[in-house]
Amino acid sequence: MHRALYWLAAFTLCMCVTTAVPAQEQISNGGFEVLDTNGEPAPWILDGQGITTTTSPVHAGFLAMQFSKVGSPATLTQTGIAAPWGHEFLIGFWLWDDTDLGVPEIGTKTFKVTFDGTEFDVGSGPSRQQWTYYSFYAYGTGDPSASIVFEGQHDQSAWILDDVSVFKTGEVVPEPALMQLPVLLGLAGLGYWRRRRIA
Ligand SMILES: [Ca+2]
Repeated sequence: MHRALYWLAAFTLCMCVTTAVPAQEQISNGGFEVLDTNGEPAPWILDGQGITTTTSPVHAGFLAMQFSKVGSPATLTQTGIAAPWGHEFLIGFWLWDDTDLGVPEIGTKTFKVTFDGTEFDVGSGPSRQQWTYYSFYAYGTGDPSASIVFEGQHDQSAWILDDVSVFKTGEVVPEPALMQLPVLLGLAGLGYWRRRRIA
């Protein structure tokens, strides 16, 4: 009985330990440098007014994505990302607020990103005229074709977005059933110990 419990505990531990897998980029054209025959940065999908590529400012390369004065949010989407349940993703991007220095703030200014149901909001955003890096973690829901969606509105000036990345880190959250196993093993062990004491 002792030996059986030992092997069951060892097996459970092995199942819970994460396999080390190198981080992998899940999207393409994250720097908006490649344009299709329509002059758009495929496979990104642009929707709404005031969203376009721009040559200045850029964080890297020759192009970045601009969300400018519109009065309603525009969206930028890339889809078809496999997001297995419990797999960890690190989403990163560089953002610029193009509002001139020293002028009073007017109008609505919002910028957020959603990956496979996890939302990240930049709030009031970076300091003006300064590239700022944002990142957050999200966990796959099992969607074989998940999307990353940027949604931005800037009534006064423009947001500039560049160098987007969606890394699959290789970390995996254990399945709920596996997470319960150590508890069940503990209860089984306690029962065995109590029976031995009574015997
Ligand atoms: Ca770029």
